[in-house]
Amino acid sequence: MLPTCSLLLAAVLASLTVAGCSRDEAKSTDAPAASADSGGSAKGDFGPPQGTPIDAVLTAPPNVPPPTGRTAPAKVIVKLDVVEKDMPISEGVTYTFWTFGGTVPGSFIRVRQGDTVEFHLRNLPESKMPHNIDLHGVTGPGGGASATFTAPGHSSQFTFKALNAGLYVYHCATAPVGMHIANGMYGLILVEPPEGLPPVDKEYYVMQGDFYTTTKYREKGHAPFDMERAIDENPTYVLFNGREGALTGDQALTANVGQNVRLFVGNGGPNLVSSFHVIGEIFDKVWFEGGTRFQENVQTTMIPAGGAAIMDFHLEVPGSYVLVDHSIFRAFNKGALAILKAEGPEDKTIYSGKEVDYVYLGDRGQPNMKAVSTAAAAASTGDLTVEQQVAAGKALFAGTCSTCHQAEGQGMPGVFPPLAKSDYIAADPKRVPSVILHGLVGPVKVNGQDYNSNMPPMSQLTDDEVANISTYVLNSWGNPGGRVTKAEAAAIRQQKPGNASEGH
Ligand code: HEC
Ligand SMILES: [Cu+2]
Repeated sequence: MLPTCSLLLAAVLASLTVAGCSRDEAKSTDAPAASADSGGSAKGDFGPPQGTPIDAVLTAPPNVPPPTGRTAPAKVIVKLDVVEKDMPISEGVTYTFWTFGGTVPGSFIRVRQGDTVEFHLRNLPESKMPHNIDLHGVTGPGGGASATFTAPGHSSQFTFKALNAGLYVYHCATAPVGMHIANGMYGLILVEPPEGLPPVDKEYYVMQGDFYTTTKYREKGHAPFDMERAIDENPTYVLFNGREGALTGDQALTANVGQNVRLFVGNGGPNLVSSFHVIGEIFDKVWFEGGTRFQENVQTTMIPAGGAAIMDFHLEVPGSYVLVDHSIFRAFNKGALAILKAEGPEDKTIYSGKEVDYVYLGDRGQPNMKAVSTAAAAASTGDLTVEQQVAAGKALFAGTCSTCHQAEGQGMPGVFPPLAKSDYIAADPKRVPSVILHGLVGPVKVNGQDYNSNMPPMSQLTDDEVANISTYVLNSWGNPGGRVTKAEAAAIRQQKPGNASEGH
């Protein structure tokens, strides 16, 4: 709601008849004057570094180093290691990442405008590739890239003065550049303005990236890089902090009601622009594009590939706030989803309650998908037990099937038939994988109740996911027991029963 005065002001601004409004109120609706600029790089040199050189505090995501707290320029020494290593990209899926500091994104660097940064890049002897670094906060050709080209087992050094304040992406710029970035070689460097940023209670470091594999989304095992998909800009995964689930469940970001939270969010790309949004929150401030000005009261902020933004918000009510790329298939089908868990007292005057994250998140918000990878590992060694299948199937059922059939398979009268003690399942247990893979359309009778609806096929599930969910359903809620194997699921995938659903 705008105060009457502002409405009036808006209506009559052109004629400048602002009688009746106080000066202050009139002023608050003005955009910042164009002359109030910070002076940029030409005003960013505060002279030679003072005091003894400082070793930079580097942090792994989602942590952020403390404010520099300095009032004079210093010499800051940054030592960053390039590490090539296999890490999980999703539950039961590994990927060969190339990293700055052993993590994706790389270590967070924090300096102050006017600081002289002595930068050491060391490429571990175990590396297979040469690498370098281009820091967007550097003034000078290549941003440090040619100065830091470093073969495996070597180290290089260069020095720059941080002339512009802002939040900057750094990345590897060794050919093929896209491949080095796609493999996780990016991070953030914050150059604080001389007066620092306004203090907040919590600061976190989150960075989006898109990943390209020859395998399918969540296909278990090792996922090799796919250059063709990368060129086509068709990612398998879109992730926050380099791993599906890096910031969900036990690893969720945390804060308390009443606190101010700040996110430093970067986008490494290599290809996609992020429509960054937090479900259930409004950014009180966004330093858009990582620059000096902030916008207020923002729902979604655009973060270009190779760009960043800083956002602050105050937490009023507890619950799970979901960080997403609002290009929403990326969030629910490619992994671009993280959680900020806020604890504290409810305030029903602000929000009445009834948690929606269950419906919203499905299995993406589940704390633990470990059973899924345990089952995958056991399956590959050939000694998968029914118990392991049931455990894995249970984790997958939540969110995949429970959205309609409900958490305990009880269904919803007249709408979704029950899976619990279902006589339809008991009549032929192999119907379960068939219905999952091909859907079901038309009249069915379950436990004496008629249903005439449409279950869409869920053929995006892999054979072992279908096998495990089916085995879980068969061994739960008074159903007859038994087991569906991966091979059976694969065979059933090839058949198409007459009453299969077309998925609409
Ligand atoms: C979008 C909602 C929806 C989802 C998600 C869904 N189903 Fe269904 N399911 C239905 C509907 C509706 C029917 C009844 C179709 C009809 O009337 O022909 C049905 C029928 C069934 C049946 C046969 C009837 C019965 O109750 O025994 C089985 C078995 C089944 N679903 C299993 C699953 C499993 C397992 C999953 C998860 C992989 C799943 N469904 C996901 C909506 C859904
Ligand atoms: Cu590289």
